[in-house]
Amino acid sequence: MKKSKIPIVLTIAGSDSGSGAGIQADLKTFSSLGVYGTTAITVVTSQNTKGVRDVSALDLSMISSQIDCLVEDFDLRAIKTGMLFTPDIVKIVSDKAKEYKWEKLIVDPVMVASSGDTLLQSEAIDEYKNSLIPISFAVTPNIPELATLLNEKIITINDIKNGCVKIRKLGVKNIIVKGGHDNNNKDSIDILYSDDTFYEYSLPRLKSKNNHGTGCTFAAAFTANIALGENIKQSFINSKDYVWNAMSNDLLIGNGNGPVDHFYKLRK
Ligand code: PXL
Repeated sequence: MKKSKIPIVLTIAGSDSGSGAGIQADLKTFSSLGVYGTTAITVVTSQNTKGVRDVSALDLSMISSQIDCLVEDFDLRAIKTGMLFTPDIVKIVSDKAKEYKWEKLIVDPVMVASSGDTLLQSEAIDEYKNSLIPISFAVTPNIPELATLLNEKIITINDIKNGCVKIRKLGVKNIIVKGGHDNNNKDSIDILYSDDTFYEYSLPRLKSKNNHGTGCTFAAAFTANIALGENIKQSFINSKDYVWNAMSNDLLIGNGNGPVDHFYKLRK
């Protein structure tokens, strides 16, 4: 396989026509952080900053064809998953991950949009737990996603930590729980559980309405950092810093939950 000048990564995710989240957020994050992003699209959504209007899944054969086609030509250093929507799509992605023996698979278990719209059929949750999470390098749920995966209430930091220990039992070694949904705290506290050790990283909670795509952006930044050769702990810190800075700049786009500024560095 030819050695590229910059690391190549792949995102397997949904298209957000408003470009704040999904494939579009991933590509902007990858470009901003200096890796080359490729895409396998799972679903197309019609949406803006106010919500998701329609969702149309691609045929499973088209999803696998995109993945096969990329694997043949590119040396993929890390792979991220986003909106997978159906149990069949979760299954096909885990089949491909096994077939190609992906070591750096980052699974962002996308379930609900910032607008409240559903991005995952509930029957797909078991497929995540049974086939995709066990073979992943890292999984990056937010608090509601962790609660859904475990079918438990997650309220305190202790609940999050106990939740990480349970997810660890599925086989995945690195778990990051994003604290953005914990509005009881004046800080936003993210937790990494890696090598059976907890790390916390907090930044002041931003009151921004521009939180559309923050989950995708975090996981894409983590994927880029891992592809660039950063260690897990530093990748975790860098990714939170990136999202926090991107969220701090209001681009005044749309009337609902706006996108973050993936290219805030250009405007400094
Ligand atoms: O942020 C989660 C997410 C992932 N993928 C797509 C989305 C969203 C949120 O809206 O639209 C396609």
